[in-house]
Amino acid sequence: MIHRSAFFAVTALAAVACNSPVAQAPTAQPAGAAPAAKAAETDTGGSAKGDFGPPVGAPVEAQLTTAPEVPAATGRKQPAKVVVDLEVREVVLPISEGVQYTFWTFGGHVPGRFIRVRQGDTVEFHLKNHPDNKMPHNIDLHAVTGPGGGAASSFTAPGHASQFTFKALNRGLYVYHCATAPVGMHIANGMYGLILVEPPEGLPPVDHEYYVMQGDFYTVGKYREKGPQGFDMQKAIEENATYVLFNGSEASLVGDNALKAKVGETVRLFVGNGGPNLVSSFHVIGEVFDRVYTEAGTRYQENVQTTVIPSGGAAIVEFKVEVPGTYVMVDHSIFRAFNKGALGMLKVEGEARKDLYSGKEIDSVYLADKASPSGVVQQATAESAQGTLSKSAQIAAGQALFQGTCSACHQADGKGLPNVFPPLAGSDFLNADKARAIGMPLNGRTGPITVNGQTYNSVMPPMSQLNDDEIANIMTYVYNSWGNSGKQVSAAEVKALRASTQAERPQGAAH
Ligand code: HEC
Ligand SMILES: [Cu+2]
Repeated sequence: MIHRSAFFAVTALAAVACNSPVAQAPTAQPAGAAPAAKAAETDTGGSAKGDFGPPVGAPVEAQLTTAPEVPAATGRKQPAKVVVDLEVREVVLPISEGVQYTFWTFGGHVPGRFIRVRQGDTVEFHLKNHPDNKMPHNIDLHAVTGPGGGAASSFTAPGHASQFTFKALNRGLYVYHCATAPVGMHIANGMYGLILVEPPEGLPPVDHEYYVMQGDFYTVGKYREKGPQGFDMQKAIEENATYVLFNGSEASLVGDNALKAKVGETVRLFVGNGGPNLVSSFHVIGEVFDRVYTEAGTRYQENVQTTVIPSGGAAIVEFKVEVPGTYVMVDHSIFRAFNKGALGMLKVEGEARKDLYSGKEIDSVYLADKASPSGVVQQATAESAQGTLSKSAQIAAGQALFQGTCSACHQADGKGLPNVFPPLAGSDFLNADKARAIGMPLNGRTGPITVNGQTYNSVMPPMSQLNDDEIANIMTYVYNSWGNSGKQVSAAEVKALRASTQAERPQGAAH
């Protein structure tokens, strides 16, 4: 700001002195452009100025990282030849608890390995396609200046390798992705990642840098339907995502996998969006972004709440964490966060700052079952897959799910709220008829209902987001808590009831 007003003062004087339109030419620069005197040092944007000549010194091997890790700064002051080795692997990984998906990956995980180079570097790119793979693949890096971004030069059959070289002319954070037909399918299966081209002077130092990349996924089965799930081309064409995820799995950035920082530290997120279809409204609940390099370009915006990240685009987000606690990263197209998995966490440790925030922890409001002690839902899922699901595992998983789903109304102690929400604790309605009780979360209910002699007249919406396993575990927990009858509910019972009560379900509730 100081620079710019000084600059305008100088040009104004010059204009007066010469009284010539030529002298005013500098004011035609775009807003925010560097002062003319400093342009040579600071204005590194633009490909013409990004070619700093031939590489200097011995070739450097790029250190690639798996998300959420980011490679260290290059620390170099001169252009180098950088060798990047990236191997495509087709791998089966959990996309959600107990749900397996065949991902196509750049380096074994989604998103692909993070690549970090410096503007002016010459990148020698080696793409390998693992012999066990079934598909041909290639790579299109948005940082490449040249037709196809490398795609035409890198088509690689299984068991083969290819090589091409490009000069990183433009600074910025760029998406790379596979561009082999059918392109949408390769991207939908996870074939994308980020390459950072540092400005020549490097990025300002921060305490933590993390790599987060969103993607949308399309499975034949419903959200969280267990077992191996295939890719659903029709859903992909209709842009009807089953999952919207950060870093390729619902578990990537929650619980023990949460990002970490300490009070007073600065955090930089390299956020990408692989798509294939959806635009992200990236937001961190409880934080304001001090700086956002919008669309990962050269200029930054300040004090941003939510930033748009296009499919095939990126943003660099920076903020300082002042208050300890859990910060939830979401796509603020909010059904994606709570019903499709687009949710991650940043855990900040340190002394409370009551002067800045007096409130309590976020857990039950925003985190739902993800706030539970890790492992209980996993345990039930694993036992269920082996056909050895125990009542105790069902109860533990059901409790976690109940806290995130039912406790908002029926309360954590199951006692409900007088005249508004009926109790589940010691409920005669619940204990008298198991099928009728299971039908409550399955189909919802409106109109008068009498529980323990008290009449309520309200609405319970169908819990359409819950699958058969989840309802079975919740109901088993409810039946085995607060003096209730101790019944057990199986997923098969829920499934049968779901089929036989289809006509009772309100229109618009899931099937
Ligand atoms: C948005 C608030 C809300 C949520 C969330 C909710 N319920 Fe209800 N529930 C109600 C209301 C209101 C009624 C009474 C409906 C009526 O008046 O017809 C009710 C009734 C019931 C009943 C029958 C009455 C009784 O007390 O035994 C059961 C069983 C039940 N709910 C279970 C659940 C379960 C299990 C969940 C979580 C999966 C859940 N509810 C989530 C509001 C809710
Ligand atoms: Cu591919």
